[in-house]
Amino acid sequence: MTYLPALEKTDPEIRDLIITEEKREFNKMRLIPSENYASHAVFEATGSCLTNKYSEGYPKKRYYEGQQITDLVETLAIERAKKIFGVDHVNVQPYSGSPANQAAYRAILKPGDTIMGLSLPHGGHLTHGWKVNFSGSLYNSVPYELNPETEMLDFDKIRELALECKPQLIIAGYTAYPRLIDWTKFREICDEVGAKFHADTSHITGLIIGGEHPNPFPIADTGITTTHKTLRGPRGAMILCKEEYAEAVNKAIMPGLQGGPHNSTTAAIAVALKEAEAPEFKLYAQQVVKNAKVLADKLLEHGFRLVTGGTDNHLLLIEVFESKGILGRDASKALDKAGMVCNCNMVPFDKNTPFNPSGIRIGTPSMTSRGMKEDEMKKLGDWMNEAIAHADDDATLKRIEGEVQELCQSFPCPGIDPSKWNR
Ligand code: DSN
Repeated sequence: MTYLPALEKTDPEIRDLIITEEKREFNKMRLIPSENYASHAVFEATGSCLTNKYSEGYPKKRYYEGQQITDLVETLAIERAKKIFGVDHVNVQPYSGSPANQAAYRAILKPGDTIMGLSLPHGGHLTHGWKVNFSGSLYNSVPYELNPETEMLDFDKIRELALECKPQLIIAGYTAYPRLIDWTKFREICDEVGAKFHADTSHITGLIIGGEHPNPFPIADTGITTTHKTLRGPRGAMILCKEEYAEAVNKAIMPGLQGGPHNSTTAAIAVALKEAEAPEFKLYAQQVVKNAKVLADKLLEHGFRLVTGGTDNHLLLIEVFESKGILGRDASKALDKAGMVCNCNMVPFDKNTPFNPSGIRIGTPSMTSRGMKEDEMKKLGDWMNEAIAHADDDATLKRIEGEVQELCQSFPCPGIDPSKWNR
């Protein structure tokens, strides 16, 4: 039978683009730490008739009729998340991470309140108080920074800043921080200065569920996670919080910020949570971290400078400007040509610009989902080194691309079946 038969009939152009993207995802090593491969089961839920239904409100309190099934779907997703994280309340309706943070802040802050999040160039997120984002204009943002020597969280400095600016909220959880986060230290500082504590675990949720990173719940007051990163679910998000903020969180999402939830996404979140409860997922999370450490060692051997000197989690932040004499963007472009897809990234105290920074960011979640282990990470480190050393040499990059593609043929991608492409 033809692959994607309805699309072949209705919109062959989009069908071709989807198949071409499947080939790109299959034939390259995907190293962007926030990306992953969702399973066929997640895709089936995402592509289901649940997308047809409007269901403003919450289970048993909806505005439209016909919620017999959507109530059950949403309740399943909520209950699975509550159990996994050991948290009082979960809202599974946010469309993605940024609206989830927006709603969580709206639930517990007033405009003009002071917030402290990690500065974006140090590994924070736009929605953690960066000046051009709503979070930096609606609230009085006083960002904290990493220690210039260790490039790690500096709890003495964070405490000093908090005592000085008396924030209503402190935010922890990052997009480019390769080390474990000590949530209890944040809780202590929040308690000392009378701030609420918000944890954004988007990058590390899969590691938390798999037991490879401490869980900030229930010690955090509120928190969010996207569902498509190490969790391997659909593109979406959840807000998690203590019971006392449950009503405010629900109201902040609907009617505060959103209309009808995307029920197909909710179903796929439930599926991803079920997959993450299986024993294999623990092994997956362990291997993600093992792979990152082996890759880190290989890159150190090749003379790369790793921010903080290494990694405890799924990601590596690599300073290439001083250690290899190449800007991050030129390095990421050369790697892409050679079949290894990453992103350029600021490093702490970067002297270069956000669009042309000094570093690249690499993660192991996607490659580990394909079953790659230590041996493949060592090969990857060698290829990265060679590609960056020959960034202007298209023939070398092409040769490496071929070698990467050959390796990828032996490691299946969840959710992608190459045998269907020629049907
Ligand atoms: N875009 C995500 C990342 O790559 O880390 C954060 O939202």
